[in-house]
Amino acid sequence: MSQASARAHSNIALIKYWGKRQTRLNLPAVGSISVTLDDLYTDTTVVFDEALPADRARIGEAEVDTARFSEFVDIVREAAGITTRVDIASTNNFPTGAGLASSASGFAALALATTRAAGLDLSARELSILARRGSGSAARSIFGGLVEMHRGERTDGQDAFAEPMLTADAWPLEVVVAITDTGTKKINSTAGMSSLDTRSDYYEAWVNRAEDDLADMRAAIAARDFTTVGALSEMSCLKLHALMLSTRPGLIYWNAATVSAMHAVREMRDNGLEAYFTIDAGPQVKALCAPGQGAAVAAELARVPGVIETRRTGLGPDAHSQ
Ligand code: 2P0
Repeated sequence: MSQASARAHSNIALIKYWGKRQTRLNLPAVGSISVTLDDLYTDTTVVFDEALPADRARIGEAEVDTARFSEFVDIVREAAGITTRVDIASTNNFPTGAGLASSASGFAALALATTRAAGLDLSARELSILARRGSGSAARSIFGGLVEMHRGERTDGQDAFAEPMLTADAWPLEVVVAITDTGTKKINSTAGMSSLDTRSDYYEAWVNRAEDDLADMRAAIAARDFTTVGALSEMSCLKLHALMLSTRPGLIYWNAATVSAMHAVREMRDNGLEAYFTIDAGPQVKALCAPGQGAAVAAELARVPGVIETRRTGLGPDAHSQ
């Protein structure tokens, strides 16, 4: 029997990932840039146990279907030359599957815990490549601070990994998460972005423009230009949702409170409190705030009708074993 535990933090993309260039190895069509969140994380313990007849997985108290996890652990088993079944116990300290990137922190923690338990010692880059197989955004959650995910060009996926851009200490931005619904989303991201048949007419434009958006964001981050980072983040978020809305059938991830919170963030800016919204494949609104501004932004967002809860966080560390 061998066991290991790991913690990985959730992340949100400022320049968004949507679309795959290859599904077998889960290769993204575009690169992305994200911030890792200190206060939202997954803790995962895995035990390879010869006595187990089949893989088992729990998220919190609930037994979950092992298919997606077994397929992922098979990659690790093959690399380690073992066939032992695994028991996976995972907890998120935030709602699962609701657009708070639980698959990002979940597969990053699973990549680290399973490789350690299987006796493999992977570099951070190798872990990022492995985590990507579980979920594209998970490749980013291997690293803390500000992170860039490379689309890569190769067909074997060895150049599709994330890399750290700045540590959390180097630019201590804050994020306020406004939770508007704690239910599980109806269409997960993989399904939403995978089908070629249902793709948006705007998809080609999205892919063609991605490198320019990434270059603009890199420059803004290098200059610590918060206003430009924020403006680019809102732009990428709205472009992503335009793409989702124009998929057939259209994916509407927002609820009324989502839209109210977006307007509230823009009103804050009009009133001198500089924050910018971003939203993933779910109804929660995340506000990117300059260092020291999180408390004031959280107080404003808590007043928005339909906002159930706000969570304030700084940028988090690398995924780590425990
Ligand atoms: C992102 N999202 O960049 C984008 C923005 C959601 C909206 O990456 O199919 O669960 O597992 O690679 O990582 C969510 O997609 O997708 C995501 P898969 P994933 O954060």
